[in-house]
Amino acid sequence: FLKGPGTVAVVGCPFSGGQGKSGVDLGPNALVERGLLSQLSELGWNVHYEGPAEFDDIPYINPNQPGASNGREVLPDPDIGKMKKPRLVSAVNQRAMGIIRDHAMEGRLPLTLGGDHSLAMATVSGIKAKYPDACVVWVDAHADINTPATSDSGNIHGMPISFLLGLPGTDVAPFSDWIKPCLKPSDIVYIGLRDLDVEEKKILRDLGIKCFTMHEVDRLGVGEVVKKALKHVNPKGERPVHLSFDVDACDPSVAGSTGTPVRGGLTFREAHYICEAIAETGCLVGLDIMEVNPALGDDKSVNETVAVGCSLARAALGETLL
Ligand code: 4U7
Ligand code: MN
Ligand code: MN
Ligand code: MN
Repeated sequence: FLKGPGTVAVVGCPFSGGQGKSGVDLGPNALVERGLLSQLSELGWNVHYEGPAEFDDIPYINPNQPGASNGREVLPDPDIGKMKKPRLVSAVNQRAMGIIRDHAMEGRLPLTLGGDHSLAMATVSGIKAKYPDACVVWVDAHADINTPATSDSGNIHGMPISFLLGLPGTDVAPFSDWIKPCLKPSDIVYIGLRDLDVEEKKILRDLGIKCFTMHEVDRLGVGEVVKKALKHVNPKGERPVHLSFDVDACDPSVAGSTGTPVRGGLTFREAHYICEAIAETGCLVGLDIMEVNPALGDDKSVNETVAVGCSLARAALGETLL
């Protein structure tokens, strides 16, 4: 597969409908305006960027988007079970998946800028279409493995993994029209977990999914954690790796401008180390930087969170490689 630096396709996904707070749809532009594209060029990447993905014509209202319904057709999007805005989330992800899959098919490395983490339905599905053997490293305070039945919040950004695994209750329209269960429990490893719902813990246990929580980061150190995590999903170093990084994995003192901050997270260096170690494998084929919300927190917090989003992407794309 890819031996970088080759071409990185930056896919901005200005979308907030997988959760309840407005502003996470501003994440992609904030990262691009901070200079992410030129930073990646300076690393030697050929940077492909066509502007943010266009979701405004999708005929369900994203209530977080001011003026979203101006002058266009609007269809109702009532809850399905507990799921909030299911048709909107599904349609946005279906479109994003096509864009990401096509970039991967052309040999580009898709770097998806969120937007909320429901978008991982699209990123992982798109990467798996090109690389059926890909494994996933999921760096997050949360496991995002609620099913529509187990979720308390109904926010779909807490559910993408359950759809990718095809857990009971996820075979439901409109998602089932396009999402194929493409992950096995042994294809994924988590790093940074510290806020799990009771039902999520049960799912993780029952499926035997490998998790390195903040407890393990404290006990073993991040170096050992990443080594063990990669050994679990990619023992021979022969599998393509997709890294899905939710900035709320970082401590709120490092990346506070995010919708679901949780104390006790990764330090600045721990977060970057994870990305650097994955860059070192030479196996990275897809990257997500998710849940940057420039509308939350004071100016200092917004500035630091956007800067960290950029520097995590650079680290994963080989900034520290000689
Ligand atoms: B994120 C939560 F209940 N588990 O389902 C839920 F704690 O993409 C949080 O990781 C989900 O930010 C967080 O709503 C989703 C909650
Ligand atoms: Mn997440
Ligand atoms: Mn999270
Ligand atoms: Mn979050």
